[in-house]
Amino acid sequence: MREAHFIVRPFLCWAIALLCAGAIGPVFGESGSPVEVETGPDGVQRVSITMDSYSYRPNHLVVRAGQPVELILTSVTILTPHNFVLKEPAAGLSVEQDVGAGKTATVRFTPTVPGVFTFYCDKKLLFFASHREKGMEGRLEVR
Ligand SMILES: [Cu+2]
Repeated sequence: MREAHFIVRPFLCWAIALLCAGAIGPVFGESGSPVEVETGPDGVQRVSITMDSYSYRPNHLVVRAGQPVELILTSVTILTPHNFVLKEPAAGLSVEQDVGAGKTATVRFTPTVPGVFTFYCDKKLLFFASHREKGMEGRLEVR
């Protein structure tokens, strides 16, 4: 019976570790599948993004250069404020938008330079790690 224990226990540990990794992964901003943002009848590439602690969903957007992009940022947190920072001066991008807990904010910009740019949340509480360091970032892919 003792031997069976040695076989079952490591297996259980792995099973639990895998389950935890699956549950924690998205929270830490693991890159999701690229989402090709659709262009509305008004010519605006519009997409809704859910902000949580500490993630953006979706967190990989694909847009076209030269067409306006509108991001509808909705925070689903109860207390924690978040923001959306996309600063790429070389590509002419400078977006910074605070989104209070449970609030929605909209930003609009027109990317002109193709490339893959990183957006993130730079909020942080006191001496704790910033939200970005906790995985709250994503990619804007301009084609
Ligand atoms: Cu944040």
